[in-house]
Amino acid sequence: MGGIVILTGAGVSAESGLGTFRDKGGLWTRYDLTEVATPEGFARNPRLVHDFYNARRANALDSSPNAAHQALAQLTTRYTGEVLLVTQNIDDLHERAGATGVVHMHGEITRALCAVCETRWDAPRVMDPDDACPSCAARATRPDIVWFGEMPYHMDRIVTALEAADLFVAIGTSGEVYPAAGFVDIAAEAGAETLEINLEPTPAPGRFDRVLTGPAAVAVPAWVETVLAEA
Ligand code: BJW
Repeated sequence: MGGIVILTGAGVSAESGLGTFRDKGGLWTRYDLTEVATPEGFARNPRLVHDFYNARRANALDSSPNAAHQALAQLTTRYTGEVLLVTQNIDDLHERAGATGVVHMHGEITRALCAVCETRWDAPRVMDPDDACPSCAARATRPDIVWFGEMPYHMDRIVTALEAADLFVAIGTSGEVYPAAGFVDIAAEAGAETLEINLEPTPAPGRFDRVLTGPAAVAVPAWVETVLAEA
C-alpha cells in the first residue's frame, strides 16, 4: 500500500463559507497583502493586521467542516497506507472533521506567537497588539501565521514524505504560492503519480498527470470513495 501526500488550499474551505485569496472577490482583491500578510506590514500597523485576522478567526470559528473535509478525515483514519495531509489553510476545519496528523504549513489562526521569544499558545478569539506574551511579557504577540517572506513550517517532513509518495494530490489551491506550488514537481520527480482536484484546472498545463474538476465538497468525497474501495 503506497503513501499519499495531500495538499489542500483555500478552495477546500470555500464551501464552508471561508473566502479564497485569488478568485474573483477573493481576499487579495479586497486587501493589500503587503499590509496584512507580511512581517513588514505587521511592523507598520499591528492593529490593522490583528483586525484582519480577528475577523478571519471569527469566520473560521463560526464555520463548519464540509463534505470535502469529512471525506479527507475518513481517508486519514481508514486508509491502510501512509497519508500525510498538508494544508496551506490556517483554519482548523480538517481537525474538526476528525482528520489526524494534519500539517499546517502556513500556521494556524487559533494559535498565537510571541515575536520576541517564539512562545506559542492558544489564541483568544480577539487578539490585540497590547496583549502581553504569557512567557516573556513582551507586547509583540502576533497570530501564528506564515506571512510572505517567512519560511513555511514543517518543510523537512513534507519534502521527505513527497519524495517517498506514490500519489500526490493538490486540492483547491491555485498553485501560485511557493514552496507549496513546487510540491507537484518534487513528487513527480521522485516518481509519484500526481492528481489535481479543483473547481477548474489551474493554468499550468501538464503539471499533473490527472485533473478532476468540480466543487471540492462533491469531487473529493467521490475520489476518496474510489481510493478506499481499491485499498
Ligand atoms: C475551489 C473551490 C471549490 C475555489 N472547490 N476548488 C517569485 C518566485 C517564486 C517564489 C517567490 C517569488 N517572489 C516571492 C516568492 C516567495 C513567496 C511566493 O510564493 N510568492 C508568490 C505569490 C510569487 N512565498 C513565500 O514568501 C513563502 N515563503 C517562502 O518562500 O519562504 C522561503 C524563504 C523565506 C525567507 C527567505 C528566503 C526564502 C511564504 C508564503 C506564505 C503564504 N501566506 C499566505 C497568507 C497567510 C495565511 C493566511 O492569511 O491565510 O497563505 S498567502 C495565501 O496564499 C495563504 C494561502 O495559504 C496561500 C495559497 O493560496 P491558495 O490556498 O492556493 O488559495 P487561492 O485563492 O490562490 O486558490 C484557491 C483555489 O481554489 C483556486 O484555484 C480555485 O479555483 C479553487 N476553488 N472554490 C474546489 N469550491
